[in-house]
Amino acid sequence: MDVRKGGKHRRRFRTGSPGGSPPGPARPGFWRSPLRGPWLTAVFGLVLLVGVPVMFVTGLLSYAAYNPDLARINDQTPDKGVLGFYLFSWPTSPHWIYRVTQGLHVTLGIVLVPVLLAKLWSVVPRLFSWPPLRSPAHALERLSLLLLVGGVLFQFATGILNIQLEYLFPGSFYTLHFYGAWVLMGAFAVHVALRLPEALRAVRGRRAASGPPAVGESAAALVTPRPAAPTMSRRGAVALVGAGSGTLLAVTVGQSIGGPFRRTAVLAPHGQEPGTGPNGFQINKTAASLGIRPSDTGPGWRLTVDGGGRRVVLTLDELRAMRQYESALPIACVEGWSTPDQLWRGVRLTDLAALVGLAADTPHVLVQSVQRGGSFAAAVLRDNQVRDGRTLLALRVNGAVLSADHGYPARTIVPGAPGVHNTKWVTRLGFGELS
Ligand code: HEM
Ligand SMILES: Nc1nc2c(c(=O)[nH]1)N[C@H]1C(S)=C(S)[C@@H](COP(=O)(O)O)O[C@H]1N2
Ligand SMILES: [Mo]
Repeated sequence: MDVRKGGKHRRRFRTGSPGGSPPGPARPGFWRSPLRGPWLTAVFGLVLLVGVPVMFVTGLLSYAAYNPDLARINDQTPDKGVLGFYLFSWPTSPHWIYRVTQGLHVTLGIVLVPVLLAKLWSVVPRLFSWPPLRSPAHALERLSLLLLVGGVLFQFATGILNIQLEYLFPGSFYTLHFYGAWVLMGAFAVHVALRLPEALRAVRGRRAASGPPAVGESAAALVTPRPAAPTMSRRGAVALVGAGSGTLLAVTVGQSIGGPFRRTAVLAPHGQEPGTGPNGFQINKTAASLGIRPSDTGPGWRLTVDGGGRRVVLTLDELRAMRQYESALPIACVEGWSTPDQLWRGVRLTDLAALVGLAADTPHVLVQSVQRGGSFAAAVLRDNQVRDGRTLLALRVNGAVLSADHGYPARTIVPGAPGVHNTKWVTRLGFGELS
């Protein structure tokens, strides 16, 4: 191990342990599993080499899907500065795009947990390498490891707490998770640049029939000098981790497929039974939980349409008398669950814009709910979303009037958009408005 090489520095890094030998877990031979070694670490590392960038890209897509560059109320992470360079107009096709990108982000995030823990377990002796700081270069490498390990634990902890609806952390989830992602990816890039050649040699060397695997000094240091008797093989350990991931996949993915498969998602926080009948699909927040009173959505309810300096106010009967369209679209929540396509029926936003004289080139629209306060009471839809013929102010779903919890009397439904932009209990549309 490093002890002898570091010997001349030992006096400088005083530890207080008797005789100057490294303390507890930093002692050579403290970690005794014979499974640890370059091959095991490389196998888990290569899985994360693919998985972590997929998490990063799908996470950034999740952010882009809000159209945060359009309006301040769409932006859960203000002051992103240059870190918003990749933002683009979120498309409306394919209509299931957000189901896939966000379902992948959350499902993969859960499935990678055993791999991540196994990877950390496999390198834990290195976290105690002794002496802790040998040179400025070594100090820099240790700092990148701190950001890497801390960053990945932070991303997984905040993400998983978020989808379990446990907002324990201080501050906004979005801001923490967004900046955490950039810090992590910086450290990840440094780590991959330093370690990839070694990891590839370790897996190849193992496959080669003859000759010892050519591994670097730090990878060789993973091997314990004092091996305990093995309780399983290395391949057994990989299989165990794979089985753990497979089990998590089996009990999670149902929430992204939805419909009857929802029942298999035993870890899903919203429960497995969304009810029956036309409105029997997942509800995010009920009307009661948000303080929507029956009087807000009763006979006194009106839809106000503003735009181009004009205002039109409609009753529910007047909306029902307009031309109705159907579109089959899912609800795909940012927290990873989705429903299969539901058949919505209602009025096109372009037809409502035409009522105030905005027939051609319909602009973006501010959609407001009767809901007082709360983060999802309003959203701004971009012009490409407004102009898509499948975007509706829906009055019905699957042949029935919307239930109170699904947004009675009217909600927007937008192809490809995150669930949070499908505003429920809509009462006002402001064409050309941003706030
Ligand atoms: C390598 C680890 C991860 C990276 C790099 C990452 C990255 C990101 C990024 C950049 C965003 C967009 C943040 C924003 O909208 O401001 C995001 C969103 C999200 N992430 Fe992650 N993430 C990771 C792990 C996880 C895990 C393990 C989970 C849960 C299983 C998770 C759940 C979420 C959720 C629910 C959102 C949606 C937030 C929203 O837009 O409303 N993430 N992620
Ligand atoms: N007014 C209002 N609309 C809202 C929300 C809300 O909290 N208030 N939640 C949003 C979120 S996060 C999602 S995922 C969808 C869920 O729609 P559903 O409950 O009909 O499935 O509604 C969206 N519309
Ligand atoms: Mo959502």
